[in-house]
Amino acid sequence: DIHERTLILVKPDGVARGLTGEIIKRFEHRGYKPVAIKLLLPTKALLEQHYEEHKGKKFYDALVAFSESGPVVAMVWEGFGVIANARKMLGATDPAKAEPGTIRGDHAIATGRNVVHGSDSEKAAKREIDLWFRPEEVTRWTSAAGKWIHE
Ligand code: DAT
Ligand code: MG
Repeated sequence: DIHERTLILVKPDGVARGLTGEIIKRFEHRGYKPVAIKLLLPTKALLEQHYEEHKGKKFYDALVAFSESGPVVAMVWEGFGVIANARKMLGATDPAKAEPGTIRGDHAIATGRNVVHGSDSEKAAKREIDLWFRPEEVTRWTSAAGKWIHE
């Protein structure tokens, strides 16, 4: 499905460190297409919904506190296989285990400062896109480069 979509967040550490452009660049160069991008200071309520699967875990409170500590850049990227491939581009959750060449493997050291979020399944992608964006914020458009990217 060339219209597969995923939610990518540049977390507060990534924004503060000036890595937003680097992260956008990697998705653009891979051939994925942005269909929504915004910078916002997320509310605690939004983050609690976003991370609801982790509620009750020992790192949950720190995770939510860190995630609301500064602006984040929320994005929806589209293209064939984008959900699984974005996860590969991000690298392992623990940057110490992330391969060089991945975003975390090249730009992070600590699990609690791992720079980016990416949806981990089709179901999560749909849920997270709906959580972070209103429908009218997600733009359908045809890239002139599309025929050079998808067969
Ligand atoms: P991912 O962000 O790779 O999808 P996840 O969904 O398991 O990883 O966890 C969400 C975030 O929570 C992760 O990016 C960083 C934090 N986190 C996960 N496991 C952790 C741990 N054991 N200690 C501290 N923070 C953790
Ligand atoms: Mg996750």
